[in-house]
Amino acid sequence: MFALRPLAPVRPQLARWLRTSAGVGGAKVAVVLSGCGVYDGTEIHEASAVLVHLSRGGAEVQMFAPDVAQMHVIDHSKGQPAEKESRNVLSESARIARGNITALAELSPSDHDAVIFPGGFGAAKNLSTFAVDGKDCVVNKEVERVLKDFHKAGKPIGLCCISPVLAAKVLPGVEVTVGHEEEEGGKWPYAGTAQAITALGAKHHVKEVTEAHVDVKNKVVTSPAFMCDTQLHLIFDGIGAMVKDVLKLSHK
Ligand SMILES: *[C@@H]1O[C@H](CO)[C@@H](O)[C@H](O)[C@H]1NC(C)=O
Ligand SMILES: CC(=O)N[C@H]1CO[C@H](CO)[C@@H](O)[C@@H]1O
Repeated sequence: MFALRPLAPVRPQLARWLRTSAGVGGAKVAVVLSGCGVYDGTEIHEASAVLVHLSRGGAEVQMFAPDVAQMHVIDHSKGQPAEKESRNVLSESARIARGNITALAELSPSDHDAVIFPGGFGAAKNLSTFAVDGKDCVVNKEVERVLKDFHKAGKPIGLCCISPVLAAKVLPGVEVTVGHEEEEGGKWPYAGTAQAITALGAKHHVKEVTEAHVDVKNKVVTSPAFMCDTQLHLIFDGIGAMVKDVLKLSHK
């Protein structure tokens, strides 16, 4: 017969590791979406890559989106606006969040250690007017507030693809990457964005698709993602580098 022995107390270090690996006690990260689908909302593969890498990094995630109408609805099978259709950014983003989404107005840096904005045209159409106005764009008021508040609180901000224009507009002098500055035969179809970044008063850094740029002073981490026309796994890896650096800067 075995006598039942009380469990030995778990050493603090091990206890911390157990909590982190279970996603409890890791960094609390807010992910801000802009709809569902590359041409009028969040780029779905980028959002998914962000979530996979956050999960692996032991983070606890909450998803947010502004409760506003989309600029328009694109029929993705035709690449054309679907006339007379209108959709709400929060409801569409809820598809990616498996239903669990919160209005962006409720996002406060006091509840989170970091914030991440995946890309997709939604960031340039619904979170800002960059797709229409370029360097003269305006940024959604809630998005502007969130970026400024996390920045002021010294909490890291991660962005990829076209989303770095949001930081470039709102945080003066910030360093970001949107990849390369020349189209290079179609490999970087949106290379002109780098010029707009500079025109917005930010500093552009050339990076490869598998890399992230870290602005240490501003705690802003960016990766090119779908700004590059390349294989999906390379985009996935670049987003992984971005997420890893965001988690590192959050010190959790
Ligand atoms: C929804 O997300 C919140 C915040 O991350 C979490 O606390 C809650 O358990 C989630 N609810 C469901 C039904 O998954
Ligand atoms: C319908 C519409 O255009 N909705 C909004 C999408 O986001 C931009 C940027 O904030 C707003 O200007 C639009 O009103």
